[in-house]
Amino acid sequence: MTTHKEIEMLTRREALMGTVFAAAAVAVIPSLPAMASAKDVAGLPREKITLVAPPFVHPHDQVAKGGPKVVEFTMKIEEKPMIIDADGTQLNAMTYNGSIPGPLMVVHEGDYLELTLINPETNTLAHNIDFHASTGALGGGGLTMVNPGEQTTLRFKATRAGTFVYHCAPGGPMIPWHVVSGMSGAVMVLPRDGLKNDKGEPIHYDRIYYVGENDFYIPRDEQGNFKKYESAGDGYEDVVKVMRGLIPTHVVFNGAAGSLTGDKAMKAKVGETVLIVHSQANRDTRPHLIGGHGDFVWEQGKFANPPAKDLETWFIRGGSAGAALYTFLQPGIYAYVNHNLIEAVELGATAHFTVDGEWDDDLMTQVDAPRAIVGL
Ligand SMILES: [Cu+2]
Repeated sequence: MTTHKEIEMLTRREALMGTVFAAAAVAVIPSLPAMASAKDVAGLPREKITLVAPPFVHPHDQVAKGGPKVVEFTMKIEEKPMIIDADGTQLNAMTYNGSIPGPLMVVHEGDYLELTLINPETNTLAHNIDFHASTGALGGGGLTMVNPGEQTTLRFKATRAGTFVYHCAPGGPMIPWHVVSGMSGAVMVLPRDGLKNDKGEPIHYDRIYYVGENDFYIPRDEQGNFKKYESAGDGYEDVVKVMRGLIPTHVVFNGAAGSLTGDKAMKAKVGETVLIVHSQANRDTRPHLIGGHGDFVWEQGKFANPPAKDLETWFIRGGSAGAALYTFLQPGIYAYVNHNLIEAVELGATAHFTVDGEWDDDLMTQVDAPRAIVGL
């Protein structure tokens, strides 16, 4: 049996005494060759970005202006209760920057992404960040472990273009627990000359949305009602039991069922091209835009590969982020779902796009409205 206090002590001890992860980091970086390249980086221009909460994305150029630069981001880790459905079910969330998912960070291939990660004293656990976009030291996880009251800065070179997950990975059983408590997000590394279609021709987007999908495992009491805990640590043992069953109680977009529907629907206009970045740090999913398509889809999210065309549903494997580009052709409310429809409708994985514009009768028309059967 592990109590909250023991978990806290365990994670603090792991971080302070440098067990698994510090050892791994040392193994990964036997010397400090990075010091040589740090000199080159010192001469590069710097840009400071203020991150915004998903589904929105900070302003960025689609085609890079000038040469490589150092792009600076700051994220504060927040442990806090969050409501994840209309019934008021509480998740003892762990978040990057207060949102689930954490914000999307956009840079260009060849840029350096420099993140300052802050773990305020008000938190109880040690956290770090593993960037799938980076190379070495457990994706930076081995160099970024911060206890409450600490901060750290990591810089990595974005050498591969694409959409990539980042997530907390503080070692052992802490890893899946932190991830299913909300600690994931995504990075988009754009090619310097922007996105290209299957023929290698440049394409651009008018709007971008970032949809992070999460699976949550909320314990139930004897009556079958979702339980509430004072803190993440208090719920730890019960949550792990549910996690081990591999059946989520919630599968949601943007941290809660209904967080991107109705008034909070994502918006677009007929004729606009929208890029949808979709991540899932822990579990497979299959986005589908009901009534629309993926004109160009990077299922695996890596822009060096030509996009697939005209997809109806695309597959995002757990631990990755993909990107889909679509030009809306009809107005209306579109549901954007995980096309496991049980997960979409019963567990929460549904978002909406509200699209304004003129209806195209050529693409679709109601020839005869539903009425009583005529004749036989
Ligand atoms: Cu964490």
